[in-house]
Amino acid sequence: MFKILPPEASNLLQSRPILWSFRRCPYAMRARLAIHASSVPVALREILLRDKPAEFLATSPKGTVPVVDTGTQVIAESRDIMLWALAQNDPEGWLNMPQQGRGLIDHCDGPFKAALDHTKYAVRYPELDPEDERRKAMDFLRDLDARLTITPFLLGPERRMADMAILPFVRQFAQIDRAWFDAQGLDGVSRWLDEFTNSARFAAVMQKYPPWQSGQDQVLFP
Ligand SMILES: N[C@@H](CCC(=O)N[C@@H](CS)C(=O)NCC(=O)O)C(=O)O
Repeated sequence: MFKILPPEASNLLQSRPILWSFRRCPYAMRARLAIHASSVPVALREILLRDKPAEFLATSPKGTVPVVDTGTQVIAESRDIMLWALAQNDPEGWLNMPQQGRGLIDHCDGPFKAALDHTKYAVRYPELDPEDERRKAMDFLRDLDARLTITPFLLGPERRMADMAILPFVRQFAQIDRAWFDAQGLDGVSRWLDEFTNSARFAAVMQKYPPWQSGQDQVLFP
């Protein structure tokens, strides 16, 4: 269950940063994962991308989620939100990550996300060959799989920021055609992905909230 506070209690919590979020967005998911791991308290405002509230657009003119508004600072990139939360509290040591981890996130957000979109939304890209795009995505997943057959997580025995930043996108790719994905022999990636999607943390960050409405009580997260 999520916690809702009446307005008088909300007044006491005015300084709580606001997280604008959309449940199914993988960028918003990675932000919620880091906020959940850090236990940094935020007021979560779920939005619909097809019906963005004016208050959201006033905070984030580029109109993407996730966004954190601390009252003095607006953070409009998911990686920066992860770093913002973990810099305050990082009990699992997610930031204890070699430079390679940043490189993996760069590859995820760049070529892999592009190939994922070109595969998932192939009808929007008639000039591209969806099989080529899926192959490009698979090159990245094979690299991850090589790592994950040696160690439980991408960079060794422990979960790091790179794992949690990349997993929501791998999940999105796997969901395009789960039967096909399962037949690719990505045993390491599949184990890593299943552990993630079966985790209590994943359940916690995927909880459903009604879209935020102006004047409503705060939704406390995590
Ligand atoms: N680089 C941004 C990308 C965020 C992004 O593109 N989010 C998507 C949703 S998954 C979005 O808000 N798109 C705007 C829209 O669909 O109107 C980040 O890392 O936060």
